[in-house]
Amino acid sequence: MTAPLTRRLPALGASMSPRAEVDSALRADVLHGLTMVPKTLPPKLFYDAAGAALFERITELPEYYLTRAELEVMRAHARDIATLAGEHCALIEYGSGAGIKVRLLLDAFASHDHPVAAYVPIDISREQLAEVASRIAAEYPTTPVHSVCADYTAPLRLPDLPQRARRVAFFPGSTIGNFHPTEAAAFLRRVRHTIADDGVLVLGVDRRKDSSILNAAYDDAAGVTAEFNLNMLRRLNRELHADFDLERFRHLAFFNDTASRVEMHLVSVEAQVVHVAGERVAFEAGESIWTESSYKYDRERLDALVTSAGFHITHLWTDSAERFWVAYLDAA
Ligand code: AVI
Repeated sequence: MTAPLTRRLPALGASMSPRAEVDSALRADVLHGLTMVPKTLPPKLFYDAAGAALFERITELPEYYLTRAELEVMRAHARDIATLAGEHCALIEYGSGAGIKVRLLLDAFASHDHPVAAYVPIDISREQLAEVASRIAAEYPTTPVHSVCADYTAPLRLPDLPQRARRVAFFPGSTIGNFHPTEAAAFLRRVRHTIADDGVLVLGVDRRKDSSILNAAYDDAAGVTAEFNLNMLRRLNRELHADFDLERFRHLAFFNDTASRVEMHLVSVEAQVVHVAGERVAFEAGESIWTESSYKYDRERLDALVTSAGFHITHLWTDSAERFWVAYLDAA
């Protein structure tokens, strides 16, 4: 009989090389998730280089309205945000991504003759962070850029910011939806602590809507989201010497109305055994690996979330089709 997976994992030690530490952490995360009931894999595993490129393609799909809707709101209200936030602000972006939305804000502050006193992009991907930071520094030469390479889901320390600058946190993309509501509240409480009493949070949130729109957004006709989901297995084959046969798993995405979330799964099409990092993982036919949740908010749920984290909605803007919100939150 196979020994419990957790007992066989090597402990992380100070003597290990950084590369070995990354692999051990990945191995531990993956094997932990695959021994749970139901089996799970953490959504952060989507974003290797191929996954990040597939996500960029998702944002351009006709069915995936989120990015276009948020951009529409940001284009319409970036100047309002700059006016409300006022002069001498430090703009802190959680998950700096491609940096398109933040440019709208930086331009809006500059057009009011009060460019931000500092821009602080936070991202776990060192390469992406370095690229965004150098591009923004070149395009906005008077704006000091202080990048922070960190996992923003864990507590983090910010660099010293200009004195008395008002902290404006920016968390776009409805990434808040990828947290379980309890974790989302804990994360927002940390943001609240970071920005202090006079701080502001600009938050992108996908709205709860008809399930047919949501199901299509996460299961597009061209199959790009399916490829994005399956790419996680390809990554495990490469990085953990796994032997997932991608033909024997299928993408499944559906809106769970009771929990108000879109769930993404990888379903085993038949009974099979897969090897991952030297361990056997057995699947029954139809058994799934739960890879992502994307929570959708109505006003009541959003109010409950932000209030529990010590925020207050002062402005709530939506797009013309009323699919997405950008919320301007004061620290209550
Ligand atoms: C990054 N995140 C907000 C996306 C979402 O909509 O939950 C990830 C995604 N998953 C499938 N399509 C897009």
